[in-house]
Amino acid sequence: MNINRTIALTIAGTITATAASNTLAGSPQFTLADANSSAVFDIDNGQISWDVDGTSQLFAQEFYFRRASDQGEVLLSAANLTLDGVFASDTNSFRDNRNDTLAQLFSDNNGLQIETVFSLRGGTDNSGRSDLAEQIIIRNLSNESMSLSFFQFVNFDLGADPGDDYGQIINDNTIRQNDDDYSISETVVTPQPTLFQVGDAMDMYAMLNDGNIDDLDGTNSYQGDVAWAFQWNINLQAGQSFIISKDKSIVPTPGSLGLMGLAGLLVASRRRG
Ligand SMILES: [Ca+2]
Ligand SMILES: [Ca+2]
Ligand SMILES: [Ca+2]
Ligand SMILES: [Ca+2]
Repeated sequence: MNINRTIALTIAGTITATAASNTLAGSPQFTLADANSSAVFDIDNGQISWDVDGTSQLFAQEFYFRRASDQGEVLLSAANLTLDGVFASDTNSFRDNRNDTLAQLFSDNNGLQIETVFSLRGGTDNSGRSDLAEQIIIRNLSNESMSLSFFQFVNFDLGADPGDDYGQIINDNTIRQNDDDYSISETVVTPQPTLFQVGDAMDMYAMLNDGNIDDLDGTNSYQGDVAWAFQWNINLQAGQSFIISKDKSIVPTPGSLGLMGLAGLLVASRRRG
């Protein structure tokens, strides 16, 4: 049975991981797996991998926040906030009894609480398909109103090669990044971000880590080592919460090599001239 796969938690910031598969060298990491997919999350560095049929697709996904008192964006991590708990669980035991869902709870000393939940659903073997559903709950547990900017930064390197990717905003709540083999789209189910930006991964990472206040600039497409970010500007009354719900879906690009046999090869060679 699956009981000892469930990873247990933290008491007063002390992490006790009971699953043998966890890597405890360096900062604790948690692995989710389902069907053809796996993803690794690091409590200090966010999501650090998403593999589909053994092919790496993601370089990093990180969340940042900026409170009224902060002079720049702050990485959501156990290093910058108190990690109140981490819980990995299996939600589809009949189909695949590995852990597929990860919940993490962070807080500061002034009533800000941020909970993240990731749920991985892989596709059938060699389908090139995978889905990651994400929910972020931001709570104001203080007695005063709170203003906050919350950022999601995502750096996919589709097919493990960053240089041939193209990213664009499709509409106010959907972005797509693709290369010749894969396409990732992310839909923000609710609520629509205040601001967005698509751009060079290193430049955007630097912007979020330079210790200065930055807002996303609205650039809506980029070719190369693509990354993208969303920004939500939030005002929370005492006791209020804000829930961000979104979904990332990876599919093979139509006509991609290695996924469609001879018909795919012919289409691909025609496309490439
Ligand atoms: Ca499972
Ligand atoms: Ca690529
Ligand atoms: Ca900055
Ligand atoms: Ca990239």
